[in-house]
Amino acid sequence: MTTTSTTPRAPRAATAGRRDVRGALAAAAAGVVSGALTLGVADLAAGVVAPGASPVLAVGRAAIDLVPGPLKDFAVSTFGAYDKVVLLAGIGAVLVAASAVAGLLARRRPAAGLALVVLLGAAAVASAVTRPDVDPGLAGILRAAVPTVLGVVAGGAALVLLARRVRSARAVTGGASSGLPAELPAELPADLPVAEPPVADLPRRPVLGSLLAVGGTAVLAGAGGRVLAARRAAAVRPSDLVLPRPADPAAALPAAVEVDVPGVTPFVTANRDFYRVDTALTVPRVDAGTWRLRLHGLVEREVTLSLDDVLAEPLVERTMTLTCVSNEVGGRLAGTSRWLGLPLKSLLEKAGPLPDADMVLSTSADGFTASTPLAALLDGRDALLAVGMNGSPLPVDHGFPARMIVPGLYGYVSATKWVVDLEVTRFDRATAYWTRRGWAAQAPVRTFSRIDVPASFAQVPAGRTAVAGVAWAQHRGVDAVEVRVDGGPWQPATLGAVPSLDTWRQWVFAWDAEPGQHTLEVRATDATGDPQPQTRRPPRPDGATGWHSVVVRVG
Ligand SMILES: Nc1nc2c(c(=O)[nH]1)N[C@H]1C(S)=C(S)[C@@H](COP(=O)(O)O)O[C@H]1N2
Ligand SMILES: [Mo]
Repeated sequence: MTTTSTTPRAPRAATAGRRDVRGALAAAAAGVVSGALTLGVADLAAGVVAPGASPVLAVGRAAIDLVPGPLKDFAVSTFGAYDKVVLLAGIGAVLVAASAVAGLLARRRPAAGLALVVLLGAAAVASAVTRPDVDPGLAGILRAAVPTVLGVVAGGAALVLLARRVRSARAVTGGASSGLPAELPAELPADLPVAEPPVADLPRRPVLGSLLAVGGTAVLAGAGGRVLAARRAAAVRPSDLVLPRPADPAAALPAAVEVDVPGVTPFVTANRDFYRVDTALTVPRVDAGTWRLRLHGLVEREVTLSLDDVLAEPLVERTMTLTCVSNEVGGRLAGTSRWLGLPLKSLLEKAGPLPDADMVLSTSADGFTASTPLAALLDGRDALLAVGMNGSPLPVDHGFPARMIVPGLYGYVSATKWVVDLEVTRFDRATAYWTRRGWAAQAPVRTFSRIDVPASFAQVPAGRTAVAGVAWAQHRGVDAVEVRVDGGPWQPATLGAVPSLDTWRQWVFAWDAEPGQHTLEVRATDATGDPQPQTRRPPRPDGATGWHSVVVRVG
């Protein structure tokens, strides 16, 4: 008690420092569990009033629509089908960090922590109320906003209360150890183990308990929201639907569509293997029972059809290849399916397009739009309002209950999934989703060819080897595929059979492989006589060009 010089300063400072770190951790944890409560309560409320209003999904959807096109292209090409998982993980990381910051702020100034929570909540509300699928009018806006507002009220209250707990716990600890615990002699031997002053443990328990209680409530609320949202999910689902037989079935596929080379892309793509590209963070679950398709705009009369109306019409079935404009040279964003549907021509004729119309703007249940030239829908090609895919109802991922398929056009200008609205209009009056983001308003499919086997960098035995792949130029048709080795002369490949001009085509080339490293290149020529251009161009704005090549080692 006489001098301070004998007091072991360093260990005491370490104790104080540790206490401070522990306090900060508790404050950050308070922020994180309060943030979780905000989301949990919002999801619970969204489960009751409007599943789409869940704040994380609303922010995610807004992010998808707001991120600049090139970044989105990067995300699709880097993460592929996982781009949305990566986006959600990113939003989650930002939310955890922001909540922790709110907790740290609230430790010293509750109002500051609360302000951050309210600010984040306001951003989520803004995202939720501006989604294109929000019903117009005050009721729709309220339904979109209320879940997040309730979440913020709950989470904000939890933050303030927990911050008070954390502060009072510190005060208790701090009071006792501003010196050292009373029972201990003030003059300590320098080597006393001071790791854990026992009294500091006491106030941790109520804080920890409160944190766990709030976190547990958050999890329960979130789970409750999930259950409620699932309950509200579509009444009539794909498995409930029985498709009628086509009035006009697809021609049986000749056996020769397959060139029979192991590793070559199958001619028909199984539904579960069909590529998926869309802007939907969670796929729209449309109730086929209440689904309606509205045809309007520059028409003689508006028409609205239910799914039963569509299924009562004479349906046609066609095998057709769908491709994505984002497909790179050598890419795999393409698939071939047997589509069952109502010809869009007969649908449009019910409404009677007016002579000055030149485009149909199709809109999906989640607000995506595509602009399709009216001519492509009326010129007699097999443009369909599709309801079936390879003999089954459309899978939810691929547009249940109905989507468009227009042979010869990239998906983003023609293949609207979960389609609910067709507006007959003009290209100079309306602009579709991707066109607003820098892609072409009109986009016929470019001629493409790909080497499937041998794979790039494969080791190939010397001797006769099959080089094989697929080529496409939908609605024009592929007339020739050629292969060259190490920049030598182009040599013709043998083409598989096709049922129409609207599918891809397998090809095979018998190569006498000699030992060493070789580069194989492929190019296709469409039926108009245009060879596939060599110039490498990126997908934006209207489809990639360039020859696909692979390098292999022989021997
Ligand atoms: N509703 C909706 N439909 C959409 C899209 C979308 O983002 N939303 N993407 C289009 C694009 S870019 C392509 S390539 C095709 C892909 O269809 P798939 O996912 O069935 O392969 O769907 C088209 N239809
Ligand atoms: Mo696409």
